Amino acid sequence: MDRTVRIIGAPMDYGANRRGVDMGPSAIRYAGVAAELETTGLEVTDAGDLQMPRAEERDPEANQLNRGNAKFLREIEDVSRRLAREVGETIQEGVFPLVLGGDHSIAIGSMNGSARDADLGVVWFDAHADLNTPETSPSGNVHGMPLGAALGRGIFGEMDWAHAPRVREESVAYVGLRSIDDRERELIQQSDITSFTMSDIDSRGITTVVEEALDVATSGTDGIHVSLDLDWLDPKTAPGVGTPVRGGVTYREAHSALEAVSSRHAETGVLRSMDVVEVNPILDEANETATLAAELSASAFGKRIL
Ligand code: HAR
Ligand code: MN
Ligand code: MN
Ligand code: MN
Repeated sequence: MDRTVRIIGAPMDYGANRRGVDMGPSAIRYAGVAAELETTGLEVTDAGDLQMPRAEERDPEANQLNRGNAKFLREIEDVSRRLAREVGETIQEGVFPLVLGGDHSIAIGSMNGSARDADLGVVWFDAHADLNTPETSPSGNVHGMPLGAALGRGIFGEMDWAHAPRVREESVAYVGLRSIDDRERELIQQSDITSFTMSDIDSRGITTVVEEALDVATSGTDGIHVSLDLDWLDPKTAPGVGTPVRGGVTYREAHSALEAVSSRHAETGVLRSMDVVEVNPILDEANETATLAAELSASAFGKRIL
């Protein structure tokens, strides 16, 4: 598990509000993610991209649930099922899956695969809470729902392939929230999820906050999933994202956060899976955000910037 990483591309944009994130895996590869990871002494393999039809060829409203709103549900279910299988098999082989998105709905598949044989803790680096369900979503975009799905509140219930994923609220920690829908705020308050907002980072510092988030996710679990949404960073640093929100973390805060993940993994081997999502090359400046995604992936695996 420690020394080999398998890159899995998930060029999915069914869950996003605009096109372009389907090019994320290519852009992150082009930015040199494999070479970055290899500098840490890891062996890196690449499983290529999951195949999926283009959104234009599909009807977003086909196969709606008889409740709420979730666009492209059938397509997302199909990709999630295949991705979950690939992530689960990769872990079983003793290899570490690094899933490149794609929009954040890919985390439905990666968390389900990772939580198949294990109680899974989750650290969610994001401006957004992604805790909506088809009932609470203001947009119908499934990239705002993956944590809702993992916690069994959302669309997983409709997916007969998805066993109840072994993710509990008390093992989930947000880091860097700053854009939460009203209904999500209520859900968070009623839940046992731990939430560190940007204000918490302002007042307590990134290192303390990430250590506490790791404590939450590792306590009573068999391992953790790290989900890195590039809109977690400030848009000045990471402009190539579909839903930028001002006031995000800096380049240095982002690196120290992922370095803390790698240190914890070096001590206790807790990391099971990771996804890197929402890079939109159409909106990017000279592949800057994809480059950041590649560098931050390497930081999570032990690369140190001074
Ligand atoms: N909360 C909003 C919604 O559900 C915005 C969703 C999120 N956008 C993301 N996810 N990039 O992190 O529509
Ligand atoms: Mn997200
Ligand atoms: Mn986000
Ligand atoms: Mn509970």
